[in-house]
Amino acid sequence: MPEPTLPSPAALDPADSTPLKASLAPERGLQTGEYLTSGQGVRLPDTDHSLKAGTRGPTLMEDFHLREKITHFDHERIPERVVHARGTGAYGVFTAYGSAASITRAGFLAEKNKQTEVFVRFSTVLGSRGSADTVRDVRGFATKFYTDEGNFDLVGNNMPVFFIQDGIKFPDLIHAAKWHPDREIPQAQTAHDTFWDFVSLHTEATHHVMWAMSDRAIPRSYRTMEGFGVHTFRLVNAAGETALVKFHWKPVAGVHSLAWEEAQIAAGVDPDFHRRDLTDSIDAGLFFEYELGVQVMPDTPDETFQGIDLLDPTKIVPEELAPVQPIGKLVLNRNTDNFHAETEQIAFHMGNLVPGIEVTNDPLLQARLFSYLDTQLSRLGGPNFNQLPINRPHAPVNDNLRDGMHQSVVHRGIAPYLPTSLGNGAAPEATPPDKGAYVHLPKPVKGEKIRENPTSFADHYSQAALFYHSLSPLEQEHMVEAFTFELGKCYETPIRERMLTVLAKVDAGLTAKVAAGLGLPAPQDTPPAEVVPSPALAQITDRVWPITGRIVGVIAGPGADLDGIDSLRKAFKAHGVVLRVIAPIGGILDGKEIVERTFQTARSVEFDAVVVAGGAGKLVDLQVTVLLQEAFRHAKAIGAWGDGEQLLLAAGIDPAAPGILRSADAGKAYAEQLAAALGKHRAWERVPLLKPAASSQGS
Ligand code: HDE
Repeated sequence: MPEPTLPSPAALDPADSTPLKASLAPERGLQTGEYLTSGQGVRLPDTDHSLKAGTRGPTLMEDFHLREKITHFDHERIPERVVHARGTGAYGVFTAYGSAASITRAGFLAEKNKQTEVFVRFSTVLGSRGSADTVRDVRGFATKFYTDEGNFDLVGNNMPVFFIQDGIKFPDLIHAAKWHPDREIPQAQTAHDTFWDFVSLHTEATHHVMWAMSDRAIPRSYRTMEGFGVHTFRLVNAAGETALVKFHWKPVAGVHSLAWEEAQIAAGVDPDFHRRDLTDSIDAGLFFEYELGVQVMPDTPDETFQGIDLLDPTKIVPEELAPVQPIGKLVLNRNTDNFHAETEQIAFHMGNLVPGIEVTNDPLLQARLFSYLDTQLSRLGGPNFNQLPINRPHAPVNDNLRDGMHQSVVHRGIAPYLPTSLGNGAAPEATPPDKGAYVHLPKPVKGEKIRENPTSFADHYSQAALFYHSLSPLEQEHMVEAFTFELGKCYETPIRERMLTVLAKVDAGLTAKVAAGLGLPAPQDTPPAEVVPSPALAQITDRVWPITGRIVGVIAGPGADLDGIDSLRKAFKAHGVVLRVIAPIGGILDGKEIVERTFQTARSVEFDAVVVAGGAGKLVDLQVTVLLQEAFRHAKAIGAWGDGEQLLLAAGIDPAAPGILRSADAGKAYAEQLAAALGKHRAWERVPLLKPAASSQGS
């Protein structure tokens, strides 16, 4: 008889530093065997009929296959995240520029050209797992760096400040912002009474509320969104010198948003708008790119910079005062194989730090150090979630942590404790500092036990005003509309009135416009007297951005200029732009299989520009008219070549209006004109023409 063999513990050992790709290798999960089996490996003859006493008889308890199949199914879901439940993720590579060596000894940041695998999970905060992507909300931007020195998690948002200054308020904030508990409505939005009740009473939220009502809350894509570490961190270099820093992710594609109306349409026609954009783009090789940057402030005893308390997470440091210095680049380039195993089971934690990166005493950050480990116990069912492939460090693990639910490692030996004399020389020892141990900076700690904020946290309005005054006039208009929409959805007039009294402390003009929209009197107060704007905060500027991943819809039909479409497609490909043909019916057009959207399935929000092909001028259709009118109203580039212009006229669009690009043919020069228009994101110069609906433009 052959010797029985045990499965190799190394294959499941968290100490195994095999890269994730390998740990999730096909042979692990593909199940390519010839025969269907039970979970115990027993071959099954039939999985379509339960075992019954006769064809019409009762089902038998004895049917172990039925019971196993249904029991497993009953437990397929795990609890969704209590916040940030809706998300999507991808793998990528982070390459350090080496420029951070002077401020941190963390190898993955300090070593020039050092490459580190990462996983990023983007999310909304308020909605349930199945909610729509494009709702008005903060976006999570959480990054796990699988560094050689252990995992480092940068768990940030796409807005640089937060609603609260102390973590103890987080349950209050979330209870107010999520649905009303009696009816569980509304889903995934802040346009309801309890949210505005809370933030109008808890005025430290004011600055963040301004961000949430800005275009930042409806990004065009995760590709066009900034990320912020929010809190101030302390970096330590090889000489033990320290600096206080704020982390920033700067998208290579620039910051761009949806129009509010687009966001609302997308929530219905494509609730997976951002998720699809991320995964389709990666499949097409059109990767998402960001630079990691740091604002570096001296580590002074008062931990303030130019009068700004760096421990207050409701404050930014304007980039004009401390420039964001690039220290590395992130490219998201690989999709997941299994959403549950990877995106759903990833567990971030603010305490996942590596030598050279330390936390500060920001009271919001301090509370997070507790929460992220704790939440996984109920979400992932016990303390061994770090053994899940997505959470395993790439650095070797020798942790002496043992047993617990879902333990998947067959640990060996008898001495998982220190000190020991029974480890046979193989027991891990405490690491000396010069061998890469994480030694906390010996910062003195003193103070009386007290439940109070420092007085430097007391100003709730000056940076809210700074943000408002830094926006372009169009962005300010959008904010007025957002406040008017959201407060208009509240049932309780006293809440609206109270929120207006808060806005009156920020800006009189903003208050007057929102009050007018709500049909309420505008209260008077004293907004901050002198506000120095930070131009870096505006997103509608004259800059032209890369257009990788942008989508152009081309309306065509029988007899359309297919050669022209082909030449446009080739020219766009060089820019990383995707062309999609929209035709009356799907599939084949004049012998070519090029149709990807029909008049029935296409909606304007899917396209960054819409072009009518030559030869399609007679395809007048109500759905095409709606599509073109929406594109016009959302200030998108619109084009037509040859007789395509007829369709614009039929839709009531003036072909001479700004941002309408006409041409005799679809040659290279025309393609470049369209590409240049896409680089501006929208035809902003058209907005003044758009009468009442002008207000719903995005940025
Ligand atoms: Fe979170 N947060 N948070 N948070 N947070 C979670 O952790 C929490 C805060 C952020 O894609 C939870 O694993 C507390 C600020 C992101 O998996 C939970 C406080 C910022 C994600 C939790 C904060 C964030 C989370 C839910 C106040 C921006 C998604 C599931 C002290 C800097 C991570 C989980 C992912 C997730 C608690 C405040 C960002 C419950 C108690 C500030 C991006 O632990």
